[in-house]
Amino acid sequence: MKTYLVTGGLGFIGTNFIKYVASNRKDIKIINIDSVTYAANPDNIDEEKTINYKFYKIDIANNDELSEIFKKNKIDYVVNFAAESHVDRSILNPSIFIKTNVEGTLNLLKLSLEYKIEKFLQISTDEVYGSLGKEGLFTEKTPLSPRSPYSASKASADMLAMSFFHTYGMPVLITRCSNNYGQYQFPEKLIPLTIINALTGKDIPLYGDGKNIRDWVYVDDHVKGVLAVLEKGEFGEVYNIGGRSEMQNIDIISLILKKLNKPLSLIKYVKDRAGHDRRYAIDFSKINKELEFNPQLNLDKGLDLTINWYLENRKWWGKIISGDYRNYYKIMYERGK
Ligand code: NAD
Ligand code: TDX
Repeated sequence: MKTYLVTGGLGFIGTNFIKYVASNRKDIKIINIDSVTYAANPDNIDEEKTINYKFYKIDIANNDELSEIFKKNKIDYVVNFAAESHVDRSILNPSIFIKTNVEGTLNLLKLSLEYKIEKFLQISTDEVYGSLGKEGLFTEKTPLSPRSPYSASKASADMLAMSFFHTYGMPVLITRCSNNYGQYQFPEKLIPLTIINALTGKDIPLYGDGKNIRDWVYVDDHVKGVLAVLEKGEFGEVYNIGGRSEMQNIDIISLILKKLNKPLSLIKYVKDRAGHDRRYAIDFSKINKELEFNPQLNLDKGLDLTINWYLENRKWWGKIISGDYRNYYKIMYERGK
């Protein structure tokens, strides 16, 4: 039985990863460490009911706390999801992004080296490649060109991880996925924000001309890609993961409103995000050919599942939008109103 140290497992993708592994890989033990920031939800995973699972509240940027976990447990694989993950927050306050995404990753790398872990998987993002024009796709060979404090911190973490492979021969793997959506996503991100605002009769803020393009992937497909890399990937390699679903923001918001039977008049054009990346589009032919990964859900089906989840889990997001999130929302969207 292998033990995975999963970081950030109370956030959106980490939660989905742990639930998938717990149901589909009975021979894996998971230790989840998460510092429980605003983006975490301790109710996501029921420790009592989840087999081979243990949770500890640990900040990866705190090396002393983190080293205790390595000291007390025999860890085989590390999967690093923990991060500050929202571009808009990185524009408001970049420092915490460096602390968690860069220093936290470095702490994990150093301890993983010391304790000779078998595999280290850094969960990265397509945003490290920067912004595309109308043509072309990001491949693993596209030079890194991050343009926000968030993506700069993620690119730094990628480079540190790869430096541990080259310098110390550490068994490092990196995945770079496009925009995820699905169950348990925090309401600050475009798709849950659109669904929740539509359900609560609030305007949907659309940045700039609304024609920025994102390449959407259903979170379960990302999770399957991560497992494929963890189980079959080659050390020192980067694997792009995508969902083959490019769409302009205006179109995806309109599609969600149509599915919810809500009026397009809810859409409000607002000031553009500073340094707003124009287009992301991912070429994932490497993982497709080498590791036989293929996304299972198209955007239409994935959105139906996501919308249903938010309709059936009003308590989950109701608690969030009535808490601290209100202050963030005011600063982001209601300043000057
Ligand atoms: P999220 O913000 O929903 O969750 C992040 C989790 O990390 C939270 O539970 C938070 O409490 C935890 N965390 C933050 N700082 C920590 C610290 N110092 N120590 C321990 N835990 C800490 O993010 P997400 O959307 O689930 O993203 C997970 C990972 O996937 C991130 O590394 C992100 O860069 C990457 N990613 C996300 C997307 C996407 O579309 N959401 C796409 C590609 C890659
Ligand atoms: O209110 C909004 N209005 C709007 O027009 C918000 C929150 C977003 N947008 C636009 C900005 C982007 O073009 O929608 C698009 C998607 O925005 P986000 O959901 O904030 O995602 P993005 O900035 O593309 O980054 C996401 O994908 C890559 C994740 O948040 C990252 O963690 C991941 O690495």
